[in-house]
Amino acid sequence: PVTLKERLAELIPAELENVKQARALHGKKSFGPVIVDQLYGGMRGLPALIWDGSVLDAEEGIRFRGKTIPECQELLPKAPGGSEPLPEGLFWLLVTGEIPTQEQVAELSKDWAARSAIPEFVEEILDRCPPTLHPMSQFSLAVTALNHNSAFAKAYQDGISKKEYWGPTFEDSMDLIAKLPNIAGRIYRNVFGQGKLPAIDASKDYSANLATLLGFGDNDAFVELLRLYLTIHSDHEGGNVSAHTGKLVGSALSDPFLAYAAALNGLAGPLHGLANQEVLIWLRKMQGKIGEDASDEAVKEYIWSTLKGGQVVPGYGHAVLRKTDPRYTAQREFALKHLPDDKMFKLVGQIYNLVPDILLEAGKAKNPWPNVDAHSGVLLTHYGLTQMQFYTVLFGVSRAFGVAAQLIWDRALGAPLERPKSYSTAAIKKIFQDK
Ligand code: CMX
Repeated sequence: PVTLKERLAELIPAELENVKQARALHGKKSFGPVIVDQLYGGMRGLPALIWDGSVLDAEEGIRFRGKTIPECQELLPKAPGGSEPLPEGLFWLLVTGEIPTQEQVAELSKDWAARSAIPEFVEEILDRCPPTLHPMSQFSLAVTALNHNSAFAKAYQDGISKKEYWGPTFEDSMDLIAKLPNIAGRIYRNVFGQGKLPAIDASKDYSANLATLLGFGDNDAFVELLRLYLTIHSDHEGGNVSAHTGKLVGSALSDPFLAYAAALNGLAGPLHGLANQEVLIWLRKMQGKIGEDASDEAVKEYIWSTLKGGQVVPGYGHAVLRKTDPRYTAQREFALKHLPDDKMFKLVGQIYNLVPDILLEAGKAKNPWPNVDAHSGVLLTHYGLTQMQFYTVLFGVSRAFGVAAQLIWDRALGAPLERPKSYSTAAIKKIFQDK
């Protein structure tokens, strides 16, 4: 089969033309006015970036290269005997816009296994981290350090031509994705005392290997969960904090390791990826306070106490989405199939029936519906991965797929340095004083 890099090389000239044509036809057209509130309001709704892997519709949720999550579940290749998509296939789709064959996906699994070893000094950095250092900080440290062997950084020092940037960016992106299981596995075992890290098995897929490194390789349902998890967390268009950070830092021609480490630091925030950890902490606190089989009334009261304490309900709300996140729904369906009687799953369902009305009544959140993070921790907990401080690391492994795919295209299409304009409040007042 044709490799991903060969296919990419075929696609780049046509896409350069495509972009040229789009700019010639539409380059001077306006998206409408920018209003001052958007400068103060976190740039909500401001059309500002090109991101090809996925587009988010406020009502419908994410589509990867035009395909919904259920369509991806149906169309992407699966492991023998498995029913969830292989994230290898999703990466191929994000990069090329095409559904790969089973063989092409198997080649990717093999390629990533072959690239998976991390340098000894990175192992040492991780082994020296105190177990009290948050797993996301350790993750970001290790990914930054991978820059030591960056093909892009080296090629740039050697004077590579702009036209060739995408080649070493592709190599670094593949290395980045391939090395994440060894980093994540090592952090998990160091922090939570789970013994020595086993080796990557070149005959297994990416998710099966990651599960093995975490100590869950024998559990087929967990491996399937990981395949689904890595697929649905990969990409959520370009404006979210992690994706945008990766693109922004990459635009300075920082290599994919530096760009992705920066993205991870954004994912580590509680309003973004860390929310999956926060959800579990919140659920556990709730159970501690009102018991495991609490009534709707008691749960409602707990939710209100969170809001009255000036805190957010983690796992609910979204900057763009205005309906239940299809990533939440995909996880709920997985739970209905594999763990319908799990107590925590039932609590998540009970909360789903109560929180939206309460958030509407509270009257602030523009979207009262659950996002991806409301569900993921419960699934991981069910299979025994109970260390919630680790959850965002898994999100980070997956999000690399989306950021890497865009970094490759940004370098292939010659995306420029990002440099939006900022203003001071004094300048705003002066500009608009007579208007
Ligand atoms: N609980 C309580 N209040 C909420 C809320 C929630 N779940 N969601 C939004 N609000 C509040 C906001 O804090 C804001 O309050 P202030 O006006 O006092 O600042 C108000 O409602 C309006 O916010 P918004 O326009 O609806 O939402 P934003 O675009 O500002 O923020 C998000 C989006 C996700 C940060 C927010 O909904 C939130 O804090 N949710 C909880 C944390 C969470 O689940 N994050 C994960 C998102 C998915 C991901 O990236 O992984």
